[in-house]
Amino acid sequence: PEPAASQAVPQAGDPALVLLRRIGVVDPSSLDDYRAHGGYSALRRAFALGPAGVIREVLDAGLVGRGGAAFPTGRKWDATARQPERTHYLVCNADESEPGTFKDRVLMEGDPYALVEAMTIAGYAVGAHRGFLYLRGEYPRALHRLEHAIGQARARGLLGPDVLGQGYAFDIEIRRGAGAYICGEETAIFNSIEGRRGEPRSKPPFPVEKGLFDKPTAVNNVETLVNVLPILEHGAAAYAATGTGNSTGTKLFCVSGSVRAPGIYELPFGATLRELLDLAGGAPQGRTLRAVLLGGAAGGFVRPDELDIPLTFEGTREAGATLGSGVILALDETVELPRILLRIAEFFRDESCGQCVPCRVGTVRQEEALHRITDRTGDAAAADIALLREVGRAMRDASICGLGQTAWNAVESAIDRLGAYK
Ligand code: L3W
Ligand code: SF4
Repeated sequence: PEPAASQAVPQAGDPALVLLRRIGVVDPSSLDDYRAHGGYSALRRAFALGPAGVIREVLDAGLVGRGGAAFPTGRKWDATARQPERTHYLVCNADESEPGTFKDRVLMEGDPYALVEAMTIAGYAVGAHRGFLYLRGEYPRALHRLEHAIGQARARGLLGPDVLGQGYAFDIEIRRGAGAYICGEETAIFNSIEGRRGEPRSKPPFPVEKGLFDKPTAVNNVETLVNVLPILEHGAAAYAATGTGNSTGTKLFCVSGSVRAPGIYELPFGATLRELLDLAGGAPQGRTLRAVLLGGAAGGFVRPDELDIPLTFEGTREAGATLGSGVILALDETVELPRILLRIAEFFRDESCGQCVPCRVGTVRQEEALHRITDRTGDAAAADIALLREVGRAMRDASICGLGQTAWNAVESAIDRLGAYK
């Protein structure tokens, strides 16, 4: 029997969908059904274009990373492909662990062949013959379906020594995480795959130069890779016609909290937060929206009077928040903000790998101060808020990786934008 079902996809079957178009429509266990729904036409086009042509299309499409940092995918692939070493690797970051994020799970469970095809295209573009799919350990259903899909693709010549008879060798190996959030950081993934402790490495050198086993490596999030299929199927110009100038295409949003219909929604970049919340049914009967957390534990809060912000990387940044990996957590008046902030602080303290002092010590001090503030008022609270700012700045400036650098974001945003602890 298959493990538990994934979260709801309320728009399933809507013809306007791009990334979710096959979810709930295609049989995820059937390669033939995947092909009947357009599967493997992108790989054929990739072989017709050649590796440089594929990279050109991805650059022209304006695709940027969907894991949170929005780095241009074409630049990453181009830099990897240009490295003179013989061995290059592709790594798919499927360690989806940002609190409130469950979009990659839906893609992997509902359309696993899409990821297999997209990884094959990415591998071809960057000159890799081995791809590693680093999968969150708590996703047994995705594991089951991806293992099946990889096996079928191999049996039908879509993976292996001669993909589609084109003389290109490529295969995919799945590696499972073991519950550590930090193993979603790209260089911690490399260490984990290599059998070392899951600790981030200092960057630079970036993975494009020195990545897995110290070889040039392209590492991309699941949703990023799946975007390559519509780019190749319809061309860069058609893809870039959706969204805004700096955020092209569509985005998967993980809507949770105080909405009538939580789940994964796909919208073109540039849609407003209000439109997305309306699509999710708005606040339940009798409840009033008080704030929305964008970008997850490392993100920031938006107030109810700011719901017209465009959901783009640049638009959310201007509003003092971040799109991150697409987390939209709606909070109503029944939610105690200090408890949410404490939970976030606890999460970072738990998940810090402990390698560098600002984060190892800072996340502990942050949690302690938040505990104290919750019980205090007046000058005593003000002193701890000043301490939080000092610790937060040290974490942001001096931590090795994104975990420590962003561990103070949500608390800072709640204090400055929502007036927390006043
Ligand atoms: C070549 C350069 N490559 C940067 C590459 C770099 C990486 C990408 C982004 O993620 C985000 C954060 C949160 N030459 C390069 C270069 N690169 N300069 O571009 O790099 P970076 O360092 O900006 O970010 P990052 O550390 O990869 C941090 C988000 O991740 N986050 C959590 C995400 C969770 C999920 C999930 O659960 N699915 O995605 C937490 O902080 O938004 O912006 O590939 O190598 N000159
Ligand atoms: Fe580890 Fe935190 Fe330092 Fe990242 S910032 S390397 S998680 S201690």
